[in-house]
Amino acid sequence: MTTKSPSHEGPDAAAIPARELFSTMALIRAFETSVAQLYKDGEIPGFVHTSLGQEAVAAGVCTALGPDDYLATTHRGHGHCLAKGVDVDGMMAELFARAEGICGGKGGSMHVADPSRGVLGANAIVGASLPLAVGAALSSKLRGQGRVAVAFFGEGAVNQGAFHESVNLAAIWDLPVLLVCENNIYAEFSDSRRMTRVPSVVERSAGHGVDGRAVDGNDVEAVYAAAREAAERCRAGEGPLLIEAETYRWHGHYEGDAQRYKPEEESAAWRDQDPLAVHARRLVERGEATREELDAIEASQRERVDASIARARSLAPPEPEEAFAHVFGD
Ligand SMILES: Cc1ncc(C[n+]2csc(CCOP(=O)(O)OP(=O)(O)O)c2C)c(N)n1
Ligand SMILES: [Mg+2]
Repeated sequence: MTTKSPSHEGPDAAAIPARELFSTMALIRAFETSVAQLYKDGEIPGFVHTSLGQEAVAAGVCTALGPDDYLATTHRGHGHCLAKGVDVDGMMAELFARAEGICGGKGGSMHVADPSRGVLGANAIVGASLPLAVGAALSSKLRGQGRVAVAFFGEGAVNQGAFHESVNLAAIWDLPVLLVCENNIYAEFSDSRRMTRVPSVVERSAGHGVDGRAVDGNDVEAVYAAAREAAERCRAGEGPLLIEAETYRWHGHYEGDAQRYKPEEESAAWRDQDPLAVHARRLVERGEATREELDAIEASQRERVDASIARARSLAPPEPEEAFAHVFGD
């Protein structure tokens, strides 16, 4: 195994890549919208949790990372993986449980991983992204690689022991880990503000001596700027750092959830803060894109996703004898 890789730097620190951010959000929106429908139609097996409404967090954070930076995510991780550059065809085929899926069709929606993109994996254990990212950050530090590790997690994970153990260990070892909490108000079917006396995740990380910042999670440029600065600080040895991105999930906990626990006015108010619409308005106002150009970007991302669906439909599932391959490290 090599101990050093040539480039472990973040993106060019110059201007905000505003159009790229829009395009990445449009890809996630198209992917998740299609996945929700495909699941309803019975074409995708298992369980599916979409990140509709939360696109700005995935796009903002991952665009601020370099290709070799690590990422660990959750049951709601499609957007994070896409924004980190995981192949759209491979992801869709994985969700369809096809042999050509990015994990051989055996992982599915909640277990997408792609080490070639630094994606250590999605997983369904609430809070489990944190120790994975902390371990990756420790490896990066010991090897002097300059790679940053990002853990995405929901605010529901902040009441897990894994959160506190991970943040504490990262703090005492000064690890280059960026902790990104997507605070979408709900953990499964409960309002998470009722689960703790200290609803601010920033305050809870401060209790471990870790600097945190709350950002508008529906403002992709705000997320990008915060993540870029945090990643730079991690690379400079000032990690760990935490970002609490305040956002909202438009759909249920999983696809099919009737969402009776969510007040309608609340959902409507957050939909008014649609991260794509917010960013589109800004691009047009600043004269950086016309509405027609943005429509064309959205249409081309939809076509890309449609092509991945047509391909996935045509592919075969894994052979039964594949069931035990890759299970015990072979
Ligand atoms: C250790 C563990 N406990 C409970 C669950 C059941 N569970 C799955 S998702 C979830 C809530 C997660 O909420 P949050 O962390 O806010 O993420 P979100 O779904 O809002 O993205 C729970 C309790 C689980 N998967 N793992
Ligand atoms: Mg949540």
